[in-house]
This record gives sequence, structure tokens and C-alpha cells, in this order.
Amino acid sequence: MTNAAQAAEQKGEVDVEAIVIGAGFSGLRCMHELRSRGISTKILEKGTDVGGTWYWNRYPGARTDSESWVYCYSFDKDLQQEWDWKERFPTQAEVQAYLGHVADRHDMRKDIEFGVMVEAAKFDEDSQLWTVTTSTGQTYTSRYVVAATGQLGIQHFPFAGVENFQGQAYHSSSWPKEPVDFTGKRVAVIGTGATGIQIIPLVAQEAESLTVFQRTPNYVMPARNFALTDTHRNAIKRDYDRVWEQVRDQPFGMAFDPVNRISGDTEPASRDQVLQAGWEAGGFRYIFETFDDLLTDQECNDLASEFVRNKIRAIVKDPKTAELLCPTNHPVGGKRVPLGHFYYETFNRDNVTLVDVNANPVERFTEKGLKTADGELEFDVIIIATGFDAVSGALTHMNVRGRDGQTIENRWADGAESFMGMMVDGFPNFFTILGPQGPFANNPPVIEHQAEWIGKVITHCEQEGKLAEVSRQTVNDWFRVTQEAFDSTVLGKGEEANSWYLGANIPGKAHKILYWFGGAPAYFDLLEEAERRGFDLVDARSAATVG
Ligand code: NA7
Repeated sequence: MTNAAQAAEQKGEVDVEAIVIGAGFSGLRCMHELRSRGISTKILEKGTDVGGTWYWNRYPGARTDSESWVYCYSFDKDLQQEWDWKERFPTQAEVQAYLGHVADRHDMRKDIEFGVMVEAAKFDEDSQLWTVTTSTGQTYTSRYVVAATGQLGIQHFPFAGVENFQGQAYHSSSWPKEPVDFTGKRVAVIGTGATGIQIIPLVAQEAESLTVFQRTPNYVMPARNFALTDTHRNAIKRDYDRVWEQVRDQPFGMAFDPVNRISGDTEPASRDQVLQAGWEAGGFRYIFETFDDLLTDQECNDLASEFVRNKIRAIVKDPKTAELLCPTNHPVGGKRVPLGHFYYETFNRDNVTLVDVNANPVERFTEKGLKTADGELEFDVIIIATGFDAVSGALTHMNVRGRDGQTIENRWADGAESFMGMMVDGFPNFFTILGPQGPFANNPPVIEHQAEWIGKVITHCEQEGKLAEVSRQTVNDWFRVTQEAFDSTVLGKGEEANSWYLGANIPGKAHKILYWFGGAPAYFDLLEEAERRGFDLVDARSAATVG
């Protein structure tokens, strides 16, 4: 503990050693980590329960795109034996129940304040403490702040006039707790990202009519969800150590074995068979269990892209609709690949219409529906599935001030940057989980590694009497290798297709790669290397002049 902080704490100025913002997957794991290191921790949470992303995104069809047995924590072996996942891809309700169970099991709720929004966090250079202010006007002083604010906290709502609309309008991430009844209703869904693609097949079954507004078609993989049997669950539980080893070694943090196959070494006649097997296996297995060079070799990616387009053409009966659903301006993986639950099949229903927003843009809400370039369309319910100011939005919308009063919004004016997704120069003792340039992978294992690393940094700083701070150079160096890793893939074309992981989905947002695409295992190794170097912290005394 630094002298100033010690003095402040002795004077009773520290309310708690660490404030964690958010009680989702990251916040709960972080609380566990810090508590186990003897750091007193309080979570401030906007929602009225734990869950984070899984609390807010309760729209029909919301479920994970990662398999349940790896979309969870590994730190508590008894928990993984005790919890029974019901399906391959669990629903929002099931994931939220799981997180509630974790919070209860580890007696976390007593240190979580629900229903409070953090409005500001300010670092004081004299006391070297943070002051966090909430929507209720309450302030807390702490030595550390961890923003476990998730990647999808700030919704993108690009249309004006919703207040004039006489029907029901919902953004997917502010869905009412009570189910919405679509029976006999004329419904619109705007947006066909991972969210819209989950909503559309379910709403189509209830609504009188469903109009889908699509701007960029996606490569939608069939999820092929199934209920887990006791046999399957028990096999996973018996084998959990190996499952976590697979996750540790797989580039995207999934429990898949390496296939050790590249397209160039595979007989042309067999390539379709390989892709067919991946397509049949469901989920992300099409990407990760077919060809290892699918995301790095243009020819291989072209093959995989055309294979999906041909599937769309085979499934969707109306040729015009099928062509509209075929992505052509980006490679498979150039935008986050969504999983569909009979998504393409839904367009064979008589009550479903696809509108190409490029030819007929949505302009605004009206009293009766939507004004598009072609005229007004009337609806009873409009669902806005237009995504998020992802990764950085939750922090740039919060008044976070570091050294010299600089806001993080200002620091990130040219695009969000951090050291390994966790630390930003000029913001001492401040951490992010799943921040910019962290791995693009199944989130829970990434969260676990990051929470543990942050815990180690804090312990180190407490022991050495240091501030946890990195230099601008360290951040720049990490960004450079992140860019290099991304450039070695074929995914750069996602920029033309408004990919959110490039910041390209929000008008005016700086385009910058927001994820490490160098593989989760390499990232975990680099975390260990940084630890051996003393976490790449600057000397607290010279921190103010670094950069
Ligand atoms: P996404 O993936 O950002 O998808 C948003 C969708 O909304 C996408 O199809 C957009 O088209 C569309 N969109 C955005 N703005 C407009 C306007 N102005 N007009 C028409 N259509 C628009 O968000 P999701 O919520 O689906 O998924 C976010 C992540 O959550 C997901 O990847 C998972 O990690 C979980 P575009 O593609 O930009 O042309």
C-alpha cells in the first residue's frame, strides 16, 4: 500500500479497497479473486440482480453461442460437479440462474449494491485513491477500481421518433421482464446480428406477420441445440480437467481438439465433405473443426463462404430471398458469426418478409410504424436488434478520469486501446475485464485469466507499495502486436461490413481492432510472461511523466 493511501485509509477515507463495477460473469469472478487475496471488495450493479449481459438481454430466444459446459467458471470444482446444464446452448434464464447460484454459493450478495449506476470514477493524484459516484449520489473511496462492465452495456439505437410510435418498441437489451405476446401482431425486427437471428425464428411462430429488416447478411451457422442427458452431463463432469485443458489450448477458448488439417493439403474432392461434417456438427464447429486455415487463408475462406451460400440457396425456397440472405461483402468470420436455430428455414414461412435496408433504408419511427425510403410501413411491435457500442462504450459513457483529469473518452478519442484488455496508461489502479484488445474467444475462460492476473497485480502492488500503472509505450506495443495478429487473418474485410469488433458499427466511432486475434493460448502465455517481468508496470514515481 502506498504511503498516501495508507494515510488515507488510516484517516478512514477508504470505504473499501476495491470497487468492482458490474455483477456479471466478470464482476463476480473478480470479487471472488480479490476476496481470496484479502482485498475487501464491493460491487456496484445497475440491475436489480446479478447477471450483467445475461440480466439485460432477456429477449425471446436469448441463449449462449458457446457450449454450456465451457460457458461457465472453472475455479470452483465443486460447483462444476453440482451444476446441471440442461442444454447444449443454455437460455438466458439458465445462465442468469447459474450466476445467481454462484453469487449465493460464495455469499457475494451482501457485498453487491444493486440498482445503482456508476456515473463517475475519478483518480486523485494526491491521495492516489479513486472516488466513485453513483446515480443515487452516493460516493465511495477505494484504492482500486475494476470495470467489469461487459462488452454490450451501451445499446445502439439508431432511429429517431420512437416516442411518437403508438405500438410497442423494444431494444433487444432492454426487454421487459414479463413475456411479450406477439399473437396476431404485425411485428418488425430491425437487425440481423447474433441477437436478431435468435429472435426472428421464435417471433415468426407467434406473430401474424414478421418483417425482417436486414442491412448486412451474415453467415449463420446452424446451432443444432439439444437437451443434455445425464449420460452426457456425467461424461463431461468426469472429464472436466481435460475439458479445461482443451479450452486452455484452443485458440478461441472452446473445448475442441485441434484438427491439424489445412485446406491446401486436403484433396479438392474431400473438402466439401470436411465442411459438411462441420456444418452437421453445429455451433462454431464449422469454423474450428474443419480447416485450421479457415480464418487465415483467403482461398480456404472463400471455399467455406461459398459452401454456406450454397446451403442458404438450398434451404430458402424463394431464390430472390435466398440471394438477399447470402453474404458477399465479407469473409466468414469477418463479422461475429451468429448461430441460428432454424434461422434460414424461417424465411420459408408465408408470414415472414425480408426487407433489404440497403435498397430501402429505415429512416425513423412514425405513429403507426416505420418510415422507410419507400414509404410508411405499419406495425404493432418493433424490435430493435441493432447492437451495441461494444467493448469501449460502457467506459466512454461513464465519466472515468485518470491522471491530470483526463477522461477515458478523451484518451480513447482515436480508438480504444489498453494493455492486454486490462490496463490503460494514465489510469493507475484502474482495470478493465474484457477491455479493448483482449482475446476474441469464449468469454468465461478469458475472464478467469484476466481476473486472476488483475488479482496478482494488486497483490504485487500491495506488497511492493506500488501503483498499478502501465506506460503509453506498453499500451502502444500491445496494440501493435494486436494489429499484426489481426493482419495475419483474412478478417480485415469486416470493416466494410460494419463489424462491431472493429468499432465499425457505430457512426463516428474510430475504427480500431478491439480484439486480440492471436489466439487465447498465446495470450495466456503472454500474460505469464508479463507477470515474470513484473507485470510491465511503470515505476510509480515516474508514472506521471511516462508517455
Ligand atoms: P450486432 O451484431 O452489432 O448486429 C446489429 C444488427 O443491426 C446488424 O445486422 C446491423 O447491420 C443492424 N443495424 C445496425 N444499424 C442499423 C441501421 N441503422 N439500419 C438497419 N440495420 C442496422 O448486434 P447484436 O445485438 O446482434 O449482437 C451483438 C453481440 O452480442 C454478438 O455478436 C454476440 O457477441 C452477442 P450491419 O451488420 O451493421 O449492416
